[in-house]
Amino acid sequence: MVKKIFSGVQPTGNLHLGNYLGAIKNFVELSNDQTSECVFCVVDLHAITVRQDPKELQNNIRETVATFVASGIDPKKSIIFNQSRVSAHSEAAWILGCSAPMGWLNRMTQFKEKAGKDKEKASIGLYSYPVLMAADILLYDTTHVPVGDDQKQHLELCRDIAQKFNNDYGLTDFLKVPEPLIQKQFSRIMSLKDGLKKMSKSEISDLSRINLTDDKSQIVNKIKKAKTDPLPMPSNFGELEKRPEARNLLGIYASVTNSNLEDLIKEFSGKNFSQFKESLSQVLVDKISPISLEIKKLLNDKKYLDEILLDGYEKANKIASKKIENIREIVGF
Ligand code: AQP
Repeated sequence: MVKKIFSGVQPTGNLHLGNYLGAIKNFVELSNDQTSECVFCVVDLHAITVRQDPKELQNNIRETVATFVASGIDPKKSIIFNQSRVSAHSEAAWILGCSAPMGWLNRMTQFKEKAGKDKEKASIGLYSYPVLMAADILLYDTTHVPVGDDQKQHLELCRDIAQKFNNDYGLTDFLKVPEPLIQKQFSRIMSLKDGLKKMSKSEISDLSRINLTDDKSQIVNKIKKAKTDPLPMPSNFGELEKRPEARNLLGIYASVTNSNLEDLIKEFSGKNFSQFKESLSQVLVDKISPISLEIKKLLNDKKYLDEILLDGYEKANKIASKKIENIREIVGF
């Protein structure tokens, strides 16, 4: 069976190691799998749920495309496009929003985290963000969605919305219920400054994350300054539970090198963090520097990036237009 893959990344700048290990690395593997058809979306409609500078947004859209390509996604094999160009996304979001109960949305933890204490001032877009995400996925009859662990709840909601719409209109399998593809280990990369907080683009301190555009000296410096605890490196798996920073750094190492965590613990057991950090910096530089250099190169060729987006738009629009036409008929328009 052909797997239909859909996933999105917000063009909100500072794409980081968490985005790479939690999502993009998986995109690349799937895009090279002959049995998968992949659609990767730069979700600019999602980005404006919090205020964006219009000029910066344009640059960030291109930078996200450059990051996909630099990481190894071939735009000839996968569809890469930006969401706002395909109007079916907004239309489907509205229609699905008329099926989705508010009670379901009220449970979304990302809204609670992002809206903070002053929920009254958060935009309606931020609140209904997961409905738009459901529309994105369901328009393409997606079977699998590769995402980081932080998006798990939104994906469960997407599945519920698909079933609710099918039930509301007496359909059995019109909207396909997708499966999440979340890495079993290290699906949530944490901040370098706090092992209990997710590594994130919007965190003010740049030292909290490794950006995919960081150069060698920035990577080495950030790992040197990464928070640790005063003990030597852990000697067994059980210790990690109470040592979130050690767990995160070891997890990053294991994920970047595709190695086994138990073996890594054995290798570094009892050593100083400084020794481990030296090795970690090296594996990160080896992995991230070529991507960073390629992103910078691609950003000098805006024409090429715009061509990718135009070609992706044409292909995506063809698929999404057909589905939204069916949806329009079903609801009686
Ligand atoms: N820390 C993370 N660990 C693992 N996966 C992560 N992802 C994001 N952060 C981590 C995954 O990256 C994909 C794209 O994310 P996004 O750009 O759509 O937005 P996000 O999840 O809101 O990312 P950020 O960095 O946390 O942005 P802000 O600061 O704006 O909230 C998704 O698959 C996500 O799971």
